[in-house]
Amino acid sequence: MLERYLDIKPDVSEALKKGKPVVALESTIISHGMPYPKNVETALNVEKIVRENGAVPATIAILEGRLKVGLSENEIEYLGKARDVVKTSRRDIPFIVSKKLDGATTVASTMIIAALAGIKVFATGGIGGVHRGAQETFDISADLQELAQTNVAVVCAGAKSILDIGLTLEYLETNGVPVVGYGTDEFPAFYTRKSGHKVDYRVDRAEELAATLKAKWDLGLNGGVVVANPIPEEYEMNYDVITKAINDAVIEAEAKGIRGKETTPFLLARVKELTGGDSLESNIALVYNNAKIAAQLSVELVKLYK
Ligand code: PSU
Ligand code: MN
Repeated sequence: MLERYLDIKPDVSEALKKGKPVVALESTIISHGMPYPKNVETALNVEKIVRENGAVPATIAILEGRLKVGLSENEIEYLGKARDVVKTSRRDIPFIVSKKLDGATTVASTMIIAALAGIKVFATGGIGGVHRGAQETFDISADLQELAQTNVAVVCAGAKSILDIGLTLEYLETNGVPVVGYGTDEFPAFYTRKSGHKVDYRVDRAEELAATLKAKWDLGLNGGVVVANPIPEEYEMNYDVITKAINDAVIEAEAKGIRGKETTPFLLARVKELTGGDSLESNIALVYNNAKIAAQLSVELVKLYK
């Protein structure tokens, strides 16, 4: 049945069959999160880093309605350039598939497709969350609801302060999603290592984290885990600079009446412009760091499933 919809790249499929480590990667970050050609260059480097750390990368997207688990270089290049790729979250999948369109997958939809293929570890930049002002707008990313139900660990650099980080953590707690700090007691805020919010648990080694995931899923506690891996110090941004850029972008989005699925891409693009490109360099560095930890985690995890 799944073959009707799913194409798994041969190297990914072979790794999965043999119980070798695989790391899922998302594609909204390519098509809506970074400008061309940096997006393509970053996506290809991320795959390389995953390989160097002992796992097989599987970048996920929807192409002509097919759920793709693992993309070729040409397909990554295409996603990075094409203008009519639809940002695809859970609710969009059936339409993109049945109309045979191209879709870039968010954290939520990448988790769904990874789980269909049997992949348990996923690396990205930052997760979506509860937006500032959500008390009025109800703007809460579908990523959080996905984390509540789909068994995939998401390695990220925390959440951007375009979101209300405190409310995002409350929402995750309500939904039983563990938030784990990788080598940190504090939840990182994407561009900065600190957010003023604590994590629930801290782990310092991939092995420890793998054991936690195994225990969670063995016990039937469905859902994901947020692995919050802070940006390396040397790439961290100045707190005041990034805070001002984000605050200005949020005010502008409100004034322009930006809503729904456009909000996150608008804010990401504005923050990048307002920081003169510095935020893009930080963004790339933290994604690389997440790819490395995700690969190490997947290496440890497959040992427990032998
Ligand atoms: N946050 C980032 N970079 C991103 C995204 C979020 O720092 O590229 C993307 C991810 O794909 C995430 C999506 O899943 O935005 C969330 O969008 P929304 O808020 O519309 O659910
Ligand atoms: Mn939203």
